[in-house]
Amino acid sequence: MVARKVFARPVSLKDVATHFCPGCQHGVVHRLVAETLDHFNAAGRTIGVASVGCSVFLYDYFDINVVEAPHGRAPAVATGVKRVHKNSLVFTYQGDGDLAAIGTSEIIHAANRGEGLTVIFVNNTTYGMTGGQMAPTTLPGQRTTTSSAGRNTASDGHPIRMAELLATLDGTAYSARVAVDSPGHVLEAGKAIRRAFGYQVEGRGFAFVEVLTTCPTNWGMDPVAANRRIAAEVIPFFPLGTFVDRSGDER
Ligand SMILES: Cc1ncc(C[n+]2csc(CCOP(=O)(O)OP(=O)(O)O)c2C)c(N)n1
Ligand code: SF4
Repeated sequence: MVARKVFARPVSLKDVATHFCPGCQHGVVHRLVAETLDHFNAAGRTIGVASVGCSVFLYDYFDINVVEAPHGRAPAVATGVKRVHKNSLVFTYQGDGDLAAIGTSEIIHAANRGEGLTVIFVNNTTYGMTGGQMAPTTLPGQRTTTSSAGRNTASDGHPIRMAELLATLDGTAYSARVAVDSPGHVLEAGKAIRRAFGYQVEGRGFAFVEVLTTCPTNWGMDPVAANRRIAAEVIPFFPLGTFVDRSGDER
């Protein structure tokens, strides 16, 4: 019998170890993005735009060109990159601190303008890299280093559902929320990410995928407990689904 290789590292990922904590799901999302770039055979013509947070080292892990645009400015920088390099695939990869706090303005206006970008939004309900502060996505009652008694919506406001918010804008062609806490959800997440990049390949406009992920380190949980929290607490507040899809066809 001839052996057949059925699983390999995507060519869009470098053969290096990542710095992510045990149980962190940034690595899973990286892999799904890389598999998508492989699918489109696009590593050589892709320009990623990294942000701040634990995903800042994107340029060390992906075998593609990467621009670093800290502090929420990734959609603005990506706009310029895409307008100049029209035939490139351009994506941003942003955490919830980056995209939904300091970068709220940039993401809303890039979506509203209908820029031909793909945005991967990694929502782990906290500021991971800087020590677990409260983010706009922190759940009501969630304890963080800056909400030690739990998020109080009366004084701290309510978590922002970015996928739904962006879906209200006419410029957004595709907006979905996925998770990677189970094999089934990983498959669905991969499909959504491929669809979002497919929109860009076909020139259909702005596409956004929010991925619910763990931060075991700052949640104070082991990886298994953190993964279970996604289904038990995070998905009930941030429902999975597609909130807008203006493709006009069934796929
Ligand atoms: C102006 C400014 N404010 C804050 C920071 C610190 N900072 C770096 S990363 C980060 C939070 C990143 O959190 P998130 O975007 O949720 O990504 P994660 O690390 O959770 O993946 C912050 C606040 C900074 N570097 N500069
Ligand atoms: S701090 Fe959180 S988001 Fe950052 S690498 Fe560790 S688990 Fe992942």
